[in-house]
Amino acid sequence: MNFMLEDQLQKSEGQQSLFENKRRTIPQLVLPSFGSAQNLQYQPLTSQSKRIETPYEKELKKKFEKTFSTQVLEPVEGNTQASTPKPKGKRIAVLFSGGPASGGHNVVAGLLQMLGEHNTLLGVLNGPKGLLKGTFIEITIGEIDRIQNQGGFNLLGSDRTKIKTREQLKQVKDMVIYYNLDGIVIIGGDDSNTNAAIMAEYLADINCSVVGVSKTIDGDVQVEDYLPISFGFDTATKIYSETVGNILQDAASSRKYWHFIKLMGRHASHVTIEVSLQTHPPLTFISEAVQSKKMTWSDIVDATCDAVVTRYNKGMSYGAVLLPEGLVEHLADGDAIWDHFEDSVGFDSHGNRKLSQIETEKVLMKHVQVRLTQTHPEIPFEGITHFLGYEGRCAAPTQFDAFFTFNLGVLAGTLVLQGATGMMGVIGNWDEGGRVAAVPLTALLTQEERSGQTEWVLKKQCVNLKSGAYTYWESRQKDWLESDAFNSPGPRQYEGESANQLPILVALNQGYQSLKFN
Ligand code: FBP
Repeated sequence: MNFMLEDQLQKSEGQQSLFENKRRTIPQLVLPSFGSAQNLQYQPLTSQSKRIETPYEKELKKKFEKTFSTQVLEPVEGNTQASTPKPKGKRIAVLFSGGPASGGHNVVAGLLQMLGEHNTLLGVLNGPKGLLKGTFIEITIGEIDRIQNQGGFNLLGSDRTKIKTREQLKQVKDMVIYYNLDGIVIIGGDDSNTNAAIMAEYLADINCSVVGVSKTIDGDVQVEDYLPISFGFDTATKIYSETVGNILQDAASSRKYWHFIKLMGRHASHVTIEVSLQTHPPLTFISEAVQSKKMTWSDIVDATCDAVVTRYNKGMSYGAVLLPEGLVEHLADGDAIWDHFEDSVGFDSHGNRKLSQIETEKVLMKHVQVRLTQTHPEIPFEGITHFLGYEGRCAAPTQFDAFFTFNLGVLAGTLVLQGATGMMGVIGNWDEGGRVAAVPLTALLTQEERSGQTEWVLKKQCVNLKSGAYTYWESRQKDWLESDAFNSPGPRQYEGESANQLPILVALNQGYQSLKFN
């Protein structure tokens, strides 16, 4: 028996692999507005002249009497050296809400670092549900050393409870009073930041500030050039692109399969378009384009069969098709679409259908097979299905996500310490190394139909068919279909040239001249 090796292996259990240990030791970098990681500067953000436009100003002013705002907060230009004295004795709670996204732990690390030793950080266990129940733990520097640069939300856990009713809001207020909280930081997606806006209004009279941090692999929380993408998107899409690239390489090697690959991303197809831009598969559906062309399920089956025939005629009886998770909700079939799916799935507490559990890829593969047998019996067709979703949400963050999230945490810390409320910390201008600001959540709200009722919710940003990313992607479709122009980008890197590559769609949408982030 090799006892020494066995001993080493046992010591590496519990997230102590060589990779995880190495990632723990990588120092955090901060944006110039915060000074340096060793010596963080506390600089309250102030309102200058910038505003977020909203068509609902009148209605929102009425609904959010205490917190409605359109004003953007920014660091004071040129004031990067002298630090303002930091408030002391503040008690801040932080929680994860919704699906996990890589970098969440670094937000907590950055937040704790900004609060420093004279303030207290409490972690809320199990997301908004834990806030209602009052399940809190104190977060210390020891815990941060363990989780920094690591994926997942496992420090605290998460959930999808919507906080909306008077009774729930009262429960939150009771907890705030009981735990003597000065602020709450909510790390979440569109629905969670809606929660943040509602809570900010309700807690304004007891001076508890509520600050949002935009996370979601779906990438649909964006605010102009203040926030071109949410955190977690870069890591998830790099993981999916690695796998899709490998599948495309296999398809071109074994030359007999068509792969049907569903990708996560509920309402918006940002994940799918990014993976397509990185790997160049023969066929990709983008929900927003499908909706604008009023395509039905039958059109999707036809378009896929056409792609199979086109490639067959060029000597390629293989290929791959990418499908966004939300495709089924964007078709012109209306409710009739559900007749194709045997098991209907439920809704979460925010009224979103649980699309990750709908097997679009399997049903499409079967229908394509049936139609090809009828129309082109001479064409050999064998399909294989994949769903890429959960494997991309909790990986160790890429360089970009690690840097982005640590700074989002520092920014959230600054905002709660200065008592800002109903604001979301944002970072944009990645071509210039990143620029921080805070935008008012209320100005980002819109009205949506949820479970038969009209509600105020944070506006999701879907793929814009006039954007730089979509226009470029569309112009490449014919070539990617008719040739093997695929890329296999490989695993995410932490050193070398590809370590600092931005999501392609961010660079194209923002008009950056390069993919490199500094
Ligand atoms: P968030 O909007 O909370 O970030 O979640 C996004 C997502 O990853 C979707 O892409 C997917 O449909 C959903 O979560 C799956 O959720 P669950 O973890 O509840 O199965």
